[in-house]
Amino acid sequence: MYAAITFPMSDPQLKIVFFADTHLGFDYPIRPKINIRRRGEDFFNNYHKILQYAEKTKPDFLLHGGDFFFRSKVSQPIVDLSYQPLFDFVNKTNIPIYIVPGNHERSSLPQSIYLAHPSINIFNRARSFVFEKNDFNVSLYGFPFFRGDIRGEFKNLILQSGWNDSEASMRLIVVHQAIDGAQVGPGNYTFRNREDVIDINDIPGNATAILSGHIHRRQVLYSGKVPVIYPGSIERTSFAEKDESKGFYELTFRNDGNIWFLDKLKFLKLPARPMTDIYLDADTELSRLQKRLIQDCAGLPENSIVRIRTKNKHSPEALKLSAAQIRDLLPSEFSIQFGREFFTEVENH
Ligand SMILES: [Mn+2]
Repeated sequence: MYAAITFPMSDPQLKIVFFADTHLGFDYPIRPKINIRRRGEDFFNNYHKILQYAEKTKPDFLLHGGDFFFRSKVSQPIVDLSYQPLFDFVNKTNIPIYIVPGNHERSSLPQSIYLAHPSINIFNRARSFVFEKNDFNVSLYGFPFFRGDIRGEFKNLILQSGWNDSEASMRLIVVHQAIDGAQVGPGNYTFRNREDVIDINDIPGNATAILSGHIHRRQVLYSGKVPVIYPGSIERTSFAEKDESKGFYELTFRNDGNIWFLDKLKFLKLPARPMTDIYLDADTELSRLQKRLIQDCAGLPENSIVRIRTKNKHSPEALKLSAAQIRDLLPSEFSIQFGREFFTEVENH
């Protein structure tokens, strides 16, 4: 006699690929006047890598936490370059995507025929979507980036999205906002108690998780038992992110027969361009300045982004080296920028 072997039904589970802040179109001129290494392709490459990963691993759905584009007005070629891979992906795989518009697209995404695909779902207003799996449903609640007093309005927006209209046991909130405790920048600036920051105590206790874009550093916070998940940006957008690893999350939720909970959180790293500050002294004579620059950059990785900063409170314009001269001295795979652009606040994200 053989012992009876039973195969217990495995617990229901849900796998999501969650990414945000793709900033597509950033530094991607369609007709460049000069041929230099730019940042644009870094963002597109990582975006394609995420879609390729999802095609291979077949999650239940994809979620984009906003700042899909780098700004609200995007040229048609950029719109097509960005939407077409997404359209092809959902068309080929039948895996849906949900997108919440961010502040960089001024809370609404450019229209396109590609977005008409029924598997591309956009939170163009406070609303909900239901994702149906064989034996359970998932409710997603969200709203586009809200500018202004989100601290005062968050509870209303959650109600407007239909929070009380369903009995779903798995409830995900998808937003593009700062939430109390989120940290950014080299000085670990922490958002807290501001009118443009969600009060973490206002997150409903029966939410399964809240998933957000906007904060470019990946991190997980908790509101009681509810995880607050930021995947961060897919590439470094500014020097404030120079020490941060970049990528996206694969989230696995499970149901223990009673409640849904986050079971696994996997961070998938993406290539990120190394960033280095070089300090030059505007008072130095040209030939020494050239030598100095070459010396300082000699050991850097070949795809570096170098930020030229000036000593003694000089502006970069006071340097005896022009941008073109600096580019001539450094490997062509470098990207060069100047030290004015500095992290100020999250609006720059
Ligand atoms: Mn952003």
